[in-house]
Amino acid sequence: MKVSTKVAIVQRRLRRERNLLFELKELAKAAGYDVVLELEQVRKPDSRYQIGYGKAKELAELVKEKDIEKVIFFNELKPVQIHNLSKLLGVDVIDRITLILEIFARRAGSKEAKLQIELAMLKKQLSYLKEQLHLAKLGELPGYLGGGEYIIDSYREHVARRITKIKRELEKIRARKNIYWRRRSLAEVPTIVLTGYTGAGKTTLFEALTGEKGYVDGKPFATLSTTSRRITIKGKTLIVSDTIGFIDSLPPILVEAFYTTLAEIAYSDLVLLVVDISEPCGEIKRKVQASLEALRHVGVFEDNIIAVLNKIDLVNNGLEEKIEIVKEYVDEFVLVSAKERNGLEILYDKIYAKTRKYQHLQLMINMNLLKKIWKILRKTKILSFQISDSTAILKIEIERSDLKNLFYQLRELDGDIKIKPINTSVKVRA
Ligand SMILES: Nc1nc2c(ncn2[C@@H]2O[C@H](COP(=O)(O)OP(=O)(O)OP(=O)(O)O)[C@@H](O)[C@H]2O)c(=O)[nH]1
Ligand SMILES: [Mg+2]
Repeated sequence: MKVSTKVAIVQRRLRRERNLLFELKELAKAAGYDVVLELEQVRKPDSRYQIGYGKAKELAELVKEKDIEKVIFFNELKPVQIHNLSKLLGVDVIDRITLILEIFARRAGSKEAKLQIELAMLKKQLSYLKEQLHLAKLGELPGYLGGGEYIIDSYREHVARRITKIKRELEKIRARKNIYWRRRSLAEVPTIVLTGYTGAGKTTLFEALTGEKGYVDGKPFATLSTTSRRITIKGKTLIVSDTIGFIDSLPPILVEAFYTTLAEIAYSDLVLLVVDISEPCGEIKRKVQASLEALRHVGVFEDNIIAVLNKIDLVNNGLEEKIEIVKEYVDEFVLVSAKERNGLEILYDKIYAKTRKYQHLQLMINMNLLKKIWKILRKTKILSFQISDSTAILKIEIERSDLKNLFYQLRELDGDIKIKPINTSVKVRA
């Protein structure tokens, strides 16, 4: 039997910040670690050790005493802090970002996901190497005497080259995907996307909606890449997608890794925000806030969101208060149990009503094509018209069934025209 690595988890926080060690513990477990020590310190960050020096020495003692093999910090660590901490503690030290990347790396299936994760890891390493180089130059890095700088620098160059190469490969994959999404989101079939905090029950709901088996294991980030299926609700065909979960204060390096998922969400017609309503009020609020922040970041309009309050089978009391919390952020909600397949009929009704017959588009057109455009848009409702430099920016509303024809005509113009679907706050007109 493989014995898992014993780790300590540490969070330094200000008084007004929350203790999130319990979430870090779940992440550590998901990465296969055995958490044997939890340490918290309330103070300002220390530039050398993140926690105070005294606390760091205390930690060093505990690491020895408990045979701890790795220490995981909640706080993002600077290279110099990693360097100092590993020296003092005598074991590997990583932060939450690296931990999440480790989880992703264990589970990444697609080539794109693998590249995204490698890119994020290399970027982190690059900043670490820069710092090491700096220390080596100052002669503060034992073990690198004479030629140390050279060794580090040549490795740094290798990492930088690899980063460039991966970026290029990712661009290719994304360009291909972008075309695919554009085509799909502009097609007549409306798209729905399941979003929400990790563990909210997105995949379980996806299973309930599609009858398709997904990967559910109750650990954070069970789902890493998007899966889409066609479904029929009351005779209307829709495409529903399951996506990667959100997490609190997602570091920028990971936001980049999430890019594809987020783009997919931005292009969808309806966003279902799945919320685990069985959790305590404070947790519900924190997770709804974190999820909405991510959704806002990609430009999803609030009116396009339905909150799906899931795991209702586990709620015995306090339901009203919990609903009130969610309603502060999202107007529309449905109560369901994805696991027991309860409340789905009402969800179907809402989905049916909310998936629009109309699509809003933004057209960016070179001025010299304007005359021809008016002709094509004769029967189209124009929502706004703006001019910037030599480009006209038009927002239009069009029936989905007319989309194909419009694209055909625009293509015939053979000019510089950019088309982007936009999510809108327009309610359904049946
Ligand atoms: N009791 C109960 N448990 C549920 C329900 N829906 C999901 N779960 C459980 O919650 C856990 C997480 O469910 P998932 O469907 O994997 O959640 P997810 O949102 O896809 O999670 P990530 O893929 O990690 O983002 C699993 O253990 C599910 O069995 C529900 O309605 N009731
Ligand atoms: Mg999932």
